[in-house]
Amino acid sequence: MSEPLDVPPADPAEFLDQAERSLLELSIQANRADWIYCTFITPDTEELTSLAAARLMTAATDLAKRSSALRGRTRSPVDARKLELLRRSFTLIAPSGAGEAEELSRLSSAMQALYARGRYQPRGSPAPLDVQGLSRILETSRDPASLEEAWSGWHAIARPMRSDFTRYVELANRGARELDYPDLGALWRAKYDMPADDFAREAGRLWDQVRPLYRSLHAYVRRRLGARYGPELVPDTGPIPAFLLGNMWAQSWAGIYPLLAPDTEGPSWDLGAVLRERKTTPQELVRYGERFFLSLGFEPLPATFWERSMFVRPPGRDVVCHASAWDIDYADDLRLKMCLEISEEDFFVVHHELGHNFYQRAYARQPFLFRESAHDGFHEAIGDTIALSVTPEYLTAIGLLDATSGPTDDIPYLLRRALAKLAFLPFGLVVDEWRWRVFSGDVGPERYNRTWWEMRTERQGIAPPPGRSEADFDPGAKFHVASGTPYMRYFLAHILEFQFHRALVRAAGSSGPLHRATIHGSRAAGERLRSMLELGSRREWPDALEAATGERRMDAAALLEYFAPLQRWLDHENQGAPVGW
Ligand code: X8Z
Ligand code: ZN
Repeated sequence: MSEPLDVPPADPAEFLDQAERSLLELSIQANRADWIYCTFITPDTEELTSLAAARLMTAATDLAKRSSALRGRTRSPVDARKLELLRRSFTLIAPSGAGEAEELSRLSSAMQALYARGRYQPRGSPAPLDVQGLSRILETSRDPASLEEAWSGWHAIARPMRSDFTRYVELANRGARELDYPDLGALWRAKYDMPADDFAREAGRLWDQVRPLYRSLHAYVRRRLGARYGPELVPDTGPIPAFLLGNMWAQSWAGIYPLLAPDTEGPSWDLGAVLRERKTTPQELVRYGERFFLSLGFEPLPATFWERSMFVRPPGRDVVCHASAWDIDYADDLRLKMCLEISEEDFFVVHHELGHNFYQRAYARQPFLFRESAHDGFHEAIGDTIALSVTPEYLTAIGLLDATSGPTDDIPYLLRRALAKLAFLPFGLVVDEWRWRVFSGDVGPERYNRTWWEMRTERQGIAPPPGRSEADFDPGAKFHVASGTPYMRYFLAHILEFQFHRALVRAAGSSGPLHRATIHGSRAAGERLRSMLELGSRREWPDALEAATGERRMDAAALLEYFAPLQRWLDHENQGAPVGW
């Protein structure tokens, strides 16, 4: 291991050189411990990963504190950027009190373990179900009582997380303040190459762009669900019960597409059914994703990716099933971890995750501190950008659909997309809007759950089942709250991916409507994409955005253009009906 910097070098370049070497080494150790923990949760692996994470966090915090003093002392723009990143790129800052960093780290692992081990046995079910099993009920059942039971059963797993979370907020804020941030939320908002307050406004601006379209979709869905479940359960003008939307967090409504399909729908397609019929294996599903990237001129994934990844839930042990893409050694040891099922949803999740892996690979030649995305929304947007190119025409071209079974009409296709992408936006926004208020002290533990639902009702137009109270801790039933992962990145990604898609399909020479265009097989689009990915976080994100799109601002105009035919259709469908809640 490299020596800790007892006497910090006064020369910024030398300091950074040592810092990068030490962070690389500690990060690799932390990644390896965390990989073993996430694929085999036991008290031992939990202890080992939290120790490794605490060591990394403590070293990173120490370097961040020292970097502040050196910021005025370099004339190199590259080193100035590194010093800046060193101060803001970590998600947690170690508080300096005795044992506090270790305690914070243990709380994080413990909350994650509570989530991963969470089970509920619905009445009539032969065995307890995890979040995937309960989610399947939410997607497929049409019985309100079973839906509510699956929803409440899962949310109950987060109750014991409340006290850990409260202490985590306290310690995390203590760390952030030692680095002169007002609280942890301010650090999270400081990662976007602009003042933290400006960033909060920027997110609000993007939401304002898409809000009218979201409200149109909401009104349409509410009316269809009202017709199905009756006005008692789904009021004409109020919020929609959260457990009726086909997803545990009502973050994607694609699961209940069959309830919402336009009456005029022609032949429908079910990619999941096709894949299952063909007995597609998990490996083969991942290969579909890889081949898309290869068609853009990317190099194949290394052999170790196929040997070391975890594609399916292993029998007989607890694992963290939530999908993630890993960059173990910041060189070529890339891995995917998921509990994949052969379904359309997971077909898209695979593309999402591979987007991370190809990004990691593309910036691997940068110095360590630049081996990151331009901002975290970029990382989340790449795979989803590719997935927007998974059009019926593309699926037909690779032989997964035949020309006669694909959707011929735009509206059913766009509606499906909207139920996944548009429905997500207010959820993507509200998770961290809530955490920002928690970290700032504006929302204390005595109001955690109530405020969570007030904010979700306002943003998403959804309501919890009756009877929630402060004995519940519903935010903890979402993976990213339990695991301490910032969430605003997904909101940004859901805007950016359309911006990227538009630029790349134009680079590919396509001039047709955005929702029909695919970049599959386009070297020109691949070049354009790589020019952005290879930068890592070396430049401020507007430079990276410009490399791919020629634009320097995040903008929802491409999303609105993509959904324009749907917007017209929804306006027509909603004529005379109430919109809003
Ligand atoms: O967590 C994820 C990915 C891993 S980075 C599967 N996503 C968010 C979620 O599941 O809540 C992708 C979309 C939003
Ligand atoms: Zn992701």
